[in-house]
Amino acid sequence: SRRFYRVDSDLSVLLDRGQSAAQQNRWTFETAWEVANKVGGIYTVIRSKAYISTEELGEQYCLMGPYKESSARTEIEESDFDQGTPLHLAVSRMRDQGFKIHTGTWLVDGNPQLVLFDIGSAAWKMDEYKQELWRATNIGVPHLDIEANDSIILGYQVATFIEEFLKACEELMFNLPKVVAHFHEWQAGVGLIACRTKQLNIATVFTTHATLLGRYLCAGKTDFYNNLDKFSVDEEAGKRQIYHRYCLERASSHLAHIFTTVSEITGYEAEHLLKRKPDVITPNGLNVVKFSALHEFQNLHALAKEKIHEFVRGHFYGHYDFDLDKTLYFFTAGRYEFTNKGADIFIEALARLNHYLKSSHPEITVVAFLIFPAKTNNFNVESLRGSAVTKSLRDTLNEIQTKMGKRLYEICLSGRMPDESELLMKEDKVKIKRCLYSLQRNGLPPVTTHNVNDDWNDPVLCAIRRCQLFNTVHDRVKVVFHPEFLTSTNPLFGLDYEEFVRGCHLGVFPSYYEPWGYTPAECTLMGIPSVTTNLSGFGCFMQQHIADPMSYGIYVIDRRFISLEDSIKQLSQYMHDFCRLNRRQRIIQRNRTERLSDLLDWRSLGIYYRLARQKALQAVFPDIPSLEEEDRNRGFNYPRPYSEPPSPSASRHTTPMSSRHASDDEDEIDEENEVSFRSIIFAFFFYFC
Ligand code: G6P
Ligand code: 1S3
Repeated sequence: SRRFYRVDSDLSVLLDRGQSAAQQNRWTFETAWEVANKVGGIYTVIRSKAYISTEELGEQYCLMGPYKESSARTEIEESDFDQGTPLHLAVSRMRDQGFKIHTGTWLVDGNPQLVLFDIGSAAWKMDEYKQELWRATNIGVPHLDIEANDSIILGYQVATFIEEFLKACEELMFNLPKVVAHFHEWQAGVGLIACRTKQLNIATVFTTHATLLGRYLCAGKTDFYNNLDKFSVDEEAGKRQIYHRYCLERASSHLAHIFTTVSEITGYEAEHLLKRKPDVITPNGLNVVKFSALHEFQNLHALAKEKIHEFVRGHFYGHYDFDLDKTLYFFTAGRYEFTNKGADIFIEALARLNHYLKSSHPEITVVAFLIFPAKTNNFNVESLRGSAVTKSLRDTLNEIQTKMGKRLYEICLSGRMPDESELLMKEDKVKIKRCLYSLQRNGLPPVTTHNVNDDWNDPVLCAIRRCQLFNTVHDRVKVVFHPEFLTSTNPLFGLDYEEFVRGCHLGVFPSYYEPWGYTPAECTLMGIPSVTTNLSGFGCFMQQHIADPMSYGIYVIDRRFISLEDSIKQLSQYMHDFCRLNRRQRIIQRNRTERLSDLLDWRSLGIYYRLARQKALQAVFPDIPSLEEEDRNRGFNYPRPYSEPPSPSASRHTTPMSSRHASDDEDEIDEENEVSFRSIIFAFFFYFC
């Protein structure tokens, strides 16, 4: 398998805000449907990468996409390009042709330049564009597929813009710019097809983040990975009425000078479904912002966990007989694709964990949250009631406490000792009794916070019913299905997704189809351990770079080479192992997990994008210098943590090694911190050498 590159030791050479790009007259245009337009994962890729792209390419870098008014209002700052620049001239020429184009900068780290095309303003050209596409490629797009129609308009607008840009450069600078145009996913792919069929003298890169057919096939009951080489791709696409989209995707990948996928596993999928092997793997990174004090993220965990505790007190009122200090919060989240995202095996494994804990560790409780946006008609009464009655109890007690304090103060000032009857007055007792009465409930705490539409057929609720995870007092695993993404205005939790993740103990993402998987990557940045799989791009990447991912809090489930039953067993076993860690061990593990964030930083991973662009440019402009050979051959690897016993160890090495005197006392983590420091140095040694 491929080795990944080490980060360039002297980033300042690359990150010169476009000086070297300007010297070489090198321009980069990156196009995606999700530029300043949040739909899914590609938005996160482009947005988080913006900083490193502008640091490297400065004003020679420009993002292109559709103009979506609702997001544009909050995400972009409109302004015109400087007069006399080729970008300004190209925009003016397009506007002269009657197209509406919005330019400016994206209000994200790096503030990249934007050219956004108003799709509606070019709709009158759609038939002409379709005809041109048909003439050049024989791909016909049905009139009723609005998404595909919009992609065609965007694609031809982008190609026309680049054509105008080339002409403008010729007019203004009299020398040929070296342009690389990078397109993401089939929806932007039409732009690449149009540039190539117009025979523009530019280099092109196409990146796919998931294949159309892969997503469809996996969502069914197909044994996808064992049959990848056997699918009749045209027939399968035809059956699903996506043949024209599939053709656009396949044509984009074949016409590109350089084709990339976000992971090895998606590369393998593309090789069979799109019939082209990727030239470069471009893993997804994040914009890592480090706290100045290392322990800050641990403090944030404790603060956010307290907010989750408050939700749990409300949700489980009347059945709140478990110790929050011995309660662990697990969660899964993402696009609501029940089997693709592994929610099916998560629920099954939770049922087994429930059984294990009942028989071996009944003092521990796990609350598992499932966060998938589904159709609902608002919060259910029971959940709202839970948060209301606990709030009322808290307010009543606060009021009693304040009054009692004042009373005691006055009595003591008068020089006498208060007697017991003066502590809690009769009316206070009545108030408390009233609260206690309202805290009684007949039914069980609900498994969902909302009224889910068609709940009898909802896949999560069906699985919860089948596994009988009903939140009874005897259950050691409680479940809460929250069918809506979290925002800070959420009346039940009052925290946004990032804060929620920080407050949890373990993210569980046992996906079956996951080209990359940002959810576990985000957990890693926040120092929260997570479960991933060897079918997810993230999981494979971690396995490739870390000697023993488990000891860093990255649990990789095998969903590829063992049966479904064995994968479920493995997941329940990992979760059970995690439950057996004491607080000290969890703190150590979080420190280790957080240490991996450098690996996921665009400052390290941006190099693959650079490599892809460079290779594409070299195909068209042979005088472009190549990346140094040694850069290419050097890999980087994270060793096993210094404090980890060498395998085989006395027990499975899924956990940080427990000290002989391990207790729930945090004072004992000093020793590990010292060891951690040594292991950081060790890691860096490996990293750079
Ligand atoms: C962080 C905080 C500690 C807290 C601990 C709880 O490390 O800095 O003050 O005790 O989290 O960890 P736990 O895994 O039990 O949530
Ligand atoms: C895709 O979004 P998804 O959640 O539909 O692209 C993401 C960005 O590359 C990737 O992280 C994810 O695995 C894909 O599935």
